[in-house]
Amino acid sequence: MRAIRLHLSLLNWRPSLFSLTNSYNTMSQSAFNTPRLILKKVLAKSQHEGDGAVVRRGIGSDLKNLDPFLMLDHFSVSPPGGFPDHPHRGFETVTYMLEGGITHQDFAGHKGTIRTGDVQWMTAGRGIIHSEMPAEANNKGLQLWINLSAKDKMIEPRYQELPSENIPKAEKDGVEVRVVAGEAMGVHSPVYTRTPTMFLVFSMMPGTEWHQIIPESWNSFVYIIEGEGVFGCPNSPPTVAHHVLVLSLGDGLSVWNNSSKPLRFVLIGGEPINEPVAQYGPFVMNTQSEIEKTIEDYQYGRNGFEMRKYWRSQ
Ligand code: FJE
Ligand code: FE
Repeated sequence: MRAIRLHLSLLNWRPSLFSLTNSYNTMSQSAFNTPRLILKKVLAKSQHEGDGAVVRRGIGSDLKNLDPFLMLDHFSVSPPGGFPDHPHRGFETVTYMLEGGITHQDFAGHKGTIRTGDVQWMTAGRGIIHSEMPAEANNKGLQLWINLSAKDKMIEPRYQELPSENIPKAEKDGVEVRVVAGEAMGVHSPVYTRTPTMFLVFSMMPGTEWHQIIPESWNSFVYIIEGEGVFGCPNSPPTVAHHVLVLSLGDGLSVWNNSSKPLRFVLIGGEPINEPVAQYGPFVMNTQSEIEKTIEDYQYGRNGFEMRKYWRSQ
C-alpha cells in the first residue's frame, strides 16, 4: 500500500519537474509569487427555483461565507416558468446570458431583454421589485449576487446594462476573455463595481494555458461552464463542468486546457466586505433587526418599496 502511494506521488511530481523546461516559466517555478491553489471543489447540483426554473447553485448552498459573494446560480428556464414578481434589497445581482434571453420588468418602469452574451448589473440598493421571465424556448445564464457594504445597502437602485458587443474582449494564443468587470489582457470593463469585483469569462482552446493576475487579498472562485481544465498548478487533477473551485489567496491563477475540447469558465473575485451578513431570501442586511425592518418596509410599502402597492408585472 505504502509503495503504491509513493509511486503515485512520484507520478504526480513528474509533470511539474518537466514543466520547468516549458516556455511559460523559464524564469521561475511558477508564473506567480503566491499562486492561488484550489481550496475546495464542489459540484453545483441542479435544484428547482422560482417558478419551474432549474438552477445549479454554485455559491450560496453548500458554499457560504465567500465574502462578498452571496450566490451564483447557473440557471435554465423555459416558458411558462420564470422568476415572477419578487423584491431585492441590500446587494447587487449580475445576470450574464449564455443562451436565449431573459425579459425583466421592474416597479419603476424599467424593462428590457438580456440576450446571449449580454450582461445586466443591477444594484438593488434600498429596493427593487421585478420579474425575470424567459424570452425564448431555452434560456440559460449565470446570476451572481454580490453583497453591498453597510454604507451602500440603502442607495438608490441603479442598472448598468451592457449588450454583448459592448463587453470588452481580448484574445491571445487561443485564450479569449470577455471582461464583464475588472481588467484582463490589458482591457477594462466600463462597469462600476461598488464592491470591487472582477468577473471574467474565459474560453480556452485545447492545448492553451493562461496566467491571470488577481488582487492578492480578494476572495475568488472559478465556475466551469463547459469542458475541463487544470487549475492552480500543472499537476492538479482536471476539473470538469459545473464545479466551483474556491481559490486560496494569492497574486494570480494559472489554468491549463490539456483536453481536446474548448474550456469555458468564469473567474470571479471580489474585495471582502468583512461585515456581518443577515439574509432572509432576497433581503441581505447586516443585522436581524434590519431584516425585520426590511420585511415591514416591503409589507407596508415604505423606504423604497412604495410602488409595491400599485405595481404588477404584465
Ligand atoms: C430569488 C428564489 C429565486 N436565481 N437566477 C428566491 F429563484 C430568486 C430569483 C433567482 C434568479 C433569477 C434569475 Cl433571472 C436567475 C436566479 C434565483 O429570482 F430572488 C429569491 N429570493
Ligand atoms: Fe431578481
